[in-house]
Amino acid sequence: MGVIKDRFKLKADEVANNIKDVLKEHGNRKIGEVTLSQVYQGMRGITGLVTETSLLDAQEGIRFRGYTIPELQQKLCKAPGGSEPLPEGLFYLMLVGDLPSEDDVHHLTSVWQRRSHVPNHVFATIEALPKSTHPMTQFVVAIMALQTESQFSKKYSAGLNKKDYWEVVFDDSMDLIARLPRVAAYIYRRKYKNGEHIQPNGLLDWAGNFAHMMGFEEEDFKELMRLYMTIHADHEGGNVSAHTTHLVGSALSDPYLCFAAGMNGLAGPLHGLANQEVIKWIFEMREDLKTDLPTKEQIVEYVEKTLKEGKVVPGYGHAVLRKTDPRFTAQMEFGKKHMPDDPLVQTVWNIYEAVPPILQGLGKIKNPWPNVDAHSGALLVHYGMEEYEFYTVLFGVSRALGVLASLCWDRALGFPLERPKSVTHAQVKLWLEGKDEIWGD
Ligand code: AMX
Repeated sequence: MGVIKDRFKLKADEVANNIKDVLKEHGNRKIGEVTLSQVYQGMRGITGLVTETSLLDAQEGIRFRGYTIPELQQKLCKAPGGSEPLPEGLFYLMLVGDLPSEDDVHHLTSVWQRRSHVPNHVFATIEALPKSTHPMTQFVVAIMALQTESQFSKKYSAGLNKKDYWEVVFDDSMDLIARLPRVAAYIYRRKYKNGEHIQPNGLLDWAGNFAHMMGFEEEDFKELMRLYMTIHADHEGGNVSAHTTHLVGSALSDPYLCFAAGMNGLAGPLHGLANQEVIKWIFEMREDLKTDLPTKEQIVEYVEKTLKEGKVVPGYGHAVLRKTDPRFTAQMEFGKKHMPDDPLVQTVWNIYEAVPPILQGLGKIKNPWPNVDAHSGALLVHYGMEEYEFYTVLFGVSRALGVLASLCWDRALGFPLERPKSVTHAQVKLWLEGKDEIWGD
């Protein structure tokens, strides 16, 4: 790991020095204004975070260190005979800022293989939960049980110099990423496959081995996992899972504590749980309409019914994006290549034609287009993974790559405790009446 760690530190030191200079000269420059609506409505559009790993453009979608998803599919190293990027390569890119060589990617694969040991008490902790427990709850509990392994926590208690924080956060992050597929696969096999567990295969890459441990040996499914783990990894810094991991990290909580917190956010239906909600909603629609391939007219009626019941159409809309999510498009391309005749996948495409005009017609929805979650479930069901409650765990394993690479940056740049100001509504009213100068004028 030494080489990658050294490269990361060199890059981070360069950026840290530049930040010092920039703040010395321009620290008082204003970068925007904040309106009252933004304060009350989820802080949309307020720039308040620095995240190095990726950047989201409302029209174009995500870029990881400047590279779009199709560019990553072209430029990142693949598994032998495969055509999807290895997520190890994306992690390197997010962490170091440069495209990795093939050797770098293989190095990461073997480091994560070596560090993937999960202590028995973690499995025992999972076993203590009822099997009916939601997989995301089991996942978070397992991450918390793994926290006994945190080097940061041990070294901090023993007395750690501030300038060395980054190094132990880096080590913890690598260990955690290495261990997550084992933990997630254990939860999957425990809940859905009678607890018949599958040992890791040391010859496989990180995502391929994850597929193997869950019990999916088809090469196409491994390819899907490589794509899935790549495209779900990061979506700049303000989304709930990334922001939570970063915020908790600002208290110097160790990477296990931070990541578990982020995963609790991912488990919300407006964020990562949407992928299970999408497939559940499509299954219910098919059952309701008694057909595996509803017509567009039937879909339109079903969407209208969903909206009339005061529910959201899962998989559509986004807090930042204003176009079709390129992560949706990448999955659609995968579907066209591997399973163009699958009725469930075709239904996802028919929904894509039917839903945007309806949402647009409501007048209040800022983005009527599909997000990443609108497509993922149908691809998984195609290969036999129908247990949709597990889908957010897959999302979580992938998200670890982005949020933990970011956490390494946070510590290497020495970002301080995060502590924005809050106000009461009564105070806002006084301010509006000119009786309180909370913000001045
Ligand atoms: N179906 C129905 N109504 C929707 C909608 C949808 N898909 N998306 C937004 N709306 C509604 C909102 O609920 C809100 O209604 P209100 O004014 O009555 O409260 C109104 O449209 C305006 O919302 P917005 O500004 O366009 O969206 P937002 O930034 O507040 O919320 C999001 C974004 C994703 C939470 C929202 O679009 C949504 O609930 N989508 C469905 C759930 C989903 O797919 N989540 C996954 C997002 C991606 C991810 O994180 N994994």
